[in-house]
Amino acid sequence: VTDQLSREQAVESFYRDVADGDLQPLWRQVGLLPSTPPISDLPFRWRWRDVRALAERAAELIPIGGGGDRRVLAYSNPGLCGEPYATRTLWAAVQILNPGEAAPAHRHTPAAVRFVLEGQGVWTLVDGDPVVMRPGDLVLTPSWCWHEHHSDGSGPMLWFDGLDLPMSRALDAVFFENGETETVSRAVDTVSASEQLYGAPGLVPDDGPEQLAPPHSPLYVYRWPATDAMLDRLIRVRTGDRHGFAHLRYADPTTGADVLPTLRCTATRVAEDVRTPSSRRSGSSVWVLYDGAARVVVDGVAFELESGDTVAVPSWAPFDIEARVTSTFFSISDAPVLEALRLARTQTMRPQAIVREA
Ligand code: GTQ
Ligand code: FE2
Repeated sequence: VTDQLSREQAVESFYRDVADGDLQPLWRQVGLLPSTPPISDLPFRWRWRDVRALAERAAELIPIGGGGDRRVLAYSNPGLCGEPYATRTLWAAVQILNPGEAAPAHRHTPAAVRFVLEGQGVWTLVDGDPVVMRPGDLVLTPSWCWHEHHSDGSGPMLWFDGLDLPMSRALDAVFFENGETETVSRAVDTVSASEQLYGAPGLVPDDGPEQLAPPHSPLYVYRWPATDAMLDRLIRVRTGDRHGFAHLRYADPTTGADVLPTLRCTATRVAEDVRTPSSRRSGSSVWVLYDGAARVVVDGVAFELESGDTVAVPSWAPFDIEARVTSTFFSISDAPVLEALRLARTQTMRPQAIVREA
């Protein structure tokens, strides 16, 4: 009995000393290596109707210089304890700029993409190259590139922002700097240098073998008319008629790689009444319904979407789309990171059952 007691005491004092030594025994950790990822971000939808109204109130009430120099409402996933993140790895937001306003120059290590939802008259300066933004365009501001947004328009412009900010934050790799803001309009330069040099399919400047390519696409903008036409051709050529669905990936024209080392951008079109296969992948994504009406199911939760609605898809959550009318989505994901680290997994499954209507 005394042997037993002294042993228990020895074990107890051992655990105290381990804790005092700032150590933790692996054998007391529960859930450290779960069989599938323990997800806390939720399948979630933000309605454009509500978001748009709040963005417009911000545009009336809050000046651009009112903090952060960007008028941005971040999609905050309710599963992430109040953090301003749409998913574990992705920042997603809506930004609004009034006519005559400028969001001043700055740069940061987190990389950003913009997908234009409404309005006209905005030009974004990316490392000095003026990119005019129109609805449906994808605009890149890669890591550490200077950027500023200016509006010469006659009404507000609203666009979707996607950033790798939560990833950069988790890696303690966020750096930021303010810059010199342009004072003359560059909206007259309607074709950016990046488009002039990299905008022709299959043709890129031959800069010689010694040229070290940047780790991002040198083309800063992907225009909607090209995306729209390509989606239609993809459906027609691949399925032989107009009743299918198509996924396209925005690519660096010099390498075919993703547009940014940390973010994949895709566009998806689903024809009326077509349902895509259910699939899931490790890593998260955010989906914006650009145009149409569709039901998406995320981990058994069904969301009926209208144009502009945005949905968070957590890691390993089964996902599919059923179009009510022909629908086009823009999406961002962290796929390039998972693939580079050899952590990517995908699985196509039977059509998932609907557990709940959101
Ligand atoms: O437009 O520069 O949504 O710096 C978040 C951070 C947008 C921007 C965001 C930013 C920006
Ligand atoms: Fe920025």
